[in-house]
Amino acid sequence: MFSLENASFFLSVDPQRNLFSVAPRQKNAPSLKDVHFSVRYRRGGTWYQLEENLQASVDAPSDEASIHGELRTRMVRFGPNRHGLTIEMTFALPRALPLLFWRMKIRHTGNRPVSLGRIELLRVGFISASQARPRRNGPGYPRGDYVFPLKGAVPAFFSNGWGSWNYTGTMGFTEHFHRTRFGWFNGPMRVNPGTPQPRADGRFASDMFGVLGDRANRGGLLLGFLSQKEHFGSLEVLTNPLSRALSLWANGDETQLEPGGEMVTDWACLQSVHLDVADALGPYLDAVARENGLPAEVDAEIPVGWCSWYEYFQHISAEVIRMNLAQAARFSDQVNLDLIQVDDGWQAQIGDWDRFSPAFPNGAAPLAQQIRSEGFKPGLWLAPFILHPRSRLAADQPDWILRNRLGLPVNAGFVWNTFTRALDISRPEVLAHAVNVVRRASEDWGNTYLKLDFLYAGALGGRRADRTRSRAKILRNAFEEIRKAVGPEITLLGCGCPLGPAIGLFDAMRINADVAPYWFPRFLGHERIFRREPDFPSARNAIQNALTRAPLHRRWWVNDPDCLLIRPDSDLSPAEVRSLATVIALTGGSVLLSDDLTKLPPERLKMAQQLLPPIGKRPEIQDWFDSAMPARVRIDLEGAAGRWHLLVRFNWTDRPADLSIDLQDFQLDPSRSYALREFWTGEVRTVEGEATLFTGIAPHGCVLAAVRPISGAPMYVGSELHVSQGLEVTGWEPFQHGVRLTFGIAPGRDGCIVLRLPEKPAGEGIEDLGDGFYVFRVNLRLESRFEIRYA
Ligand code: 9PG
Repeated sequence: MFSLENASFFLSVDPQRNLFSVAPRQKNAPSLKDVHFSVRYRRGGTWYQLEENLQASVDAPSDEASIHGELRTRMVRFGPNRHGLTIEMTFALPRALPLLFWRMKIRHTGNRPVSLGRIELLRVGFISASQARPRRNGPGYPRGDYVFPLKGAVPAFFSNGWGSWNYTGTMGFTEHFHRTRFGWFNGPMRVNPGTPQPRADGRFASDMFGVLGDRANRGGLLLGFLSQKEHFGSLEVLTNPLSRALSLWANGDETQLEPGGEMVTDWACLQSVHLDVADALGPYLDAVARENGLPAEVDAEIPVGWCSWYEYFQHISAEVIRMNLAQAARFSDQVNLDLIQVDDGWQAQIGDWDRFSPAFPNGAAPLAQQIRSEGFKPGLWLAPFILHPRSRLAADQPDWILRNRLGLPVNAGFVWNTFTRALDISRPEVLAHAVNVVRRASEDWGNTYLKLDFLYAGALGGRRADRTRSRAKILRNAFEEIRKAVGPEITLLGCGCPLGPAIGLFDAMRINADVAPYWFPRFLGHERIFRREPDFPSARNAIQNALTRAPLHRRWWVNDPDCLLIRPDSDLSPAEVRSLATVIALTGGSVLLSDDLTKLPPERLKMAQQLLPPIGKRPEIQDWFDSAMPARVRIDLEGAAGRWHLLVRFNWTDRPADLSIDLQDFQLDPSRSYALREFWTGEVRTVEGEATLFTGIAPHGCVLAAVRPISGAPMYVGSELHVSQGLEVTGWEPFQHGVRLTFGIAPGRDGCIVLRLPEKPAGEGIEDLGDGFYVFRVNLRLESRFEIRYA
């Protein structure tokens, strides 16, 4: 027995019993007792489990410097077993972080190659799918357990989807996992083949990381991996209080390990979680960023622009793009877009990226050139790893297509009304082809922003030419080659992309399902059976992950929350459009329009204007662990006009509801009074006491309030100029009988601003709301500096 500890964890390892236990110091976080680790492997035609009763030897502890600061590490060697396999488990506790790391190395000194299945780094309890059969009557088979230390635990699990589009959110122990009902159809696009899709209530799975927590006592434990360079990592958990189990594993993907070879996993990681701390997952997410070579904060520019997909889908033409480009140029003094991104539809066929659709007779280069000459950044969509079965490439290079054991092409998902195919990018010549497709789009055609889509197709299950590398490793390598080929200056947006292997290589990442001009998912006009699909295109599903994955923003990349649809003739109600705009604005990522720009009426265009420039900051999603769809967001802002908070509450029910902004809920001091301005209605209030109620909020609507503590001094209360209700102010100089105000970032707009003043201001056209609140109309096209004087 030995132990390692830091301020957050006490780890004890029992080499003789091949077990370890973990006790978080945090009083309400679950502890792990008698944790098993194991490797499934195939030798010849038989599967084995490398697990029990291995001879152990322990190295001396050592202190090492690392990118995570000083680590106290200790290695234990188990084996070799009868087939010559040895496991080396290295435990590492960072001295100054609330984290615990460990990883496994497998050395093969036997005489026949083996194929690796699940490499289980942690298991407590019995999960049948982990194939670790407990021999009921075996010699005291220790099952292990996880334990919530406090009484009355209400377990829940935060699950992260595999790729960009896939459902992420928290589910309570009486609920069931949010899985697709159409897996046979579109499973490849949605599900990591290594991650189970449980059906039973209280049984959940996750990719890369997940959080097991106690909603009642507010503690939790994050389990995950620091990177996905070696393998895709998966989790499964049983949260039923009567049958608890937990498993974290690296997917070996049946990669071959030759005699004399070795294989190492990415670092597994534990973090104890305070559910009520604003940035609960910060320590883990930051460690992942460091592990993938990223700085503490990704300070890339936030993309702002227009994308062709959600208005035209594949029916685009050079003409349609030019028309929207011209319109964007026309209103650029009011709505300042930067990027014009051509989506799916320019190419002759999915897979044939060197030939063009007849609607693009001159190809992509002249269009990019024209976009640039109008002062915009040209962007192009590509899906370099997926193929239409009728593409020329599929016919010309049948060997490049990923196949299964029977030699049949692997289904890459039902898209574009067909069952698609994937490239086997483990073959150097195939990868070189895919990389060249991307390189050509930037270097030869002049696009500086590339939306690389359907990237999961590079990591499907199948029999690859190279059987020594896992799916994650092959995908990571492909991303590295793409980045090398385009250079550091090109903005790469990942889409349909398994998240882990992309970290550190993409500038921006789609983190949600496609948006749509309707709320619930539908397909061919039907809503009923698709309504509960967790990641089919719909405004609801897009909003879901935009909120639950907000903590990734500026840590792993710039989040792309998909497009803002503001056309008046959609099936989204005005309240739903406002919620979509609120989510996109408050989660800080890309702001992309995707309507026919020539048809947007002024009042809708104004919404786009109000979102620009983007706030860009990462918000707090306050109830991320408490509701499947978070409904409470806070962001703290600071500018020339002081510091303030934006507070949001959503009504995700299907009926009108009353919503209260409760100061305590938002961790604000209820003994102070605050000035509040609701953005979408312009309503102004003084909030005294604990809460303030907004009645009759429409279904799927929201309240977006700017809140500032009241002092006697003159104060900026908010405006309709910018969604932040304050960042538009770049100068604020109170003097004895008034205040001088400068607006910086909002040229070309006009509208109301609200101030709270100690005395009545002099001048025309000022509306007195009482209680010291005054509304002024400003027109920034005419002037941007104002002096307000008291009588
Ligand atoms: C272009 C589009 C857009 C969009 C991407 C991606 O069949 N499906 O389930 C399905 C899911 C997503 C999808 C298309 C089809 O959209 O997210 O922004 O670029 O491809 O084809």
